[in-house]
Amino acid sequence: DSIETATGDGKSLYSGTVPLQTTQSGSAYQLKDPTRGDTYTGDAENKTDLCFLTTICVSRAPATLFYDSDNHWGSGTVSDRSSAAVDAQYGTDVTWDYYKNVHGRSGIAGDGKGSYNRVHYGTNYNNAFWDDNCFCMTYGDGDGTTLGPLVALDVAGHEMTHGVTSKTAALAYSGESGGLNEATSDIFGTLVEWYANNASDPGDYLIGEKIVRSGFGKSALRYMDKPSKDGNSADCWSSSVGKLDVHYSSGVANHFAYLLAEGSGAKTINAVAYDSPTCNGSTVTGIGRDKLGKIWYRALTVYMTSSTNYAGARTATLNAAKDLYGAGSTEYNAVAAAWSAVNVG
Ligand code: ASN
Ligand code: ZN
Ligand code: CA
Repeated sequence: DSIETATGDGKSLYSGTVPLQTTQSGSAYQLKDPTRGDTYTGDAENKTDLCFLTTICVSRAPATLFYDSDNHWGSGTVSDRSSAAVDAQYGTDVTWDYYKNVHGRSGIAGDGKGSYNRVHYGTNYNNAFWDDNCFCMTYGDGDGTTLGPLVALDVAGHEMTHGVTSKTAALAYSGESGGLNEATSDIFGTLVEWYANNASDPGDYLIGEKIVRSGFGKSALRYMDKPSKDGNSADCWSSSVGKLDVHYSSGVANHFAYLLAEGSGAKTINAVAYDSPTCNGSTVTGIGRDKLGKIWYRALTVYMTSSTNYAGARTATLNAAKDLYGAGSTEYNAVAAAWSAVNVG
């Protein structure tokens, strides 16, 4: 059979109808994108991995490639197994495009190779994760009362950014470096969501706002403007912040990132109200999301290492801002001010 790239579309769960580049194989289409390193999406068939020490796997859930007969995928509802696959494939597409077009990085490892997605992992599985060993993404369907399918854009960008971090700074996943690892995923997950410019899932500074259900009791998993809104995360650095779970110690860097992009105080963007008080009573003026992304990416890929802590992240981002905009530039001074505003330095 002849194999060629085809343009189709899909009805997603969270992002409306989205374009999809697929692979035509004879009279059917595969959910596999030759324009983005053959990134593909398969069905885990509600199975789970059985692995030890993460690397030794006795068995792995499958990634049975999705097929479609007319290249119009999904129905936009969970009753159809291919709808979550549309979101997952779209999430990899936007994440690929963000890193390629904004940072000149070709694929998660920077070598042009695509990754793959598994959807419908396990039963009522309330998580999603990147795995360096399979170079793949895995998404649960959620339990339906606290979380729905975890395939939203910011979650996809968050998880795949763990792969980027692993290939670059390799921030150790505990203590302060673990918080920086998690914040790196929240920052780029958020920038991926903004980059998508999708009317059904507009950009915001919330993490997971599309996947939470009423039983979760909060409007999002995490809040970058004021991380303590989740009830657990730290807004400000203190000497004990490294003792928190990495998803909560990330709050300090998420708060820094919000302040650097948007500045302190109250504002409403895309109908979401934010209020970001500083920890030291200062006023911070933002320099915008694009510069936040440039500075954090250069800090991550050039200056941070596996043991970088919050003090080191301040130095790394200042070095990045110096390279990009000059010492003493508005941007350099804003980085310093935003870190001071979260009690770092
Ligand atoms: N969803 C979790 C996260 O990305 C899973 C993990 O890998 N820790 O933080
Ligand atoms: Zn994470
Ligand atoms: Ca979001």
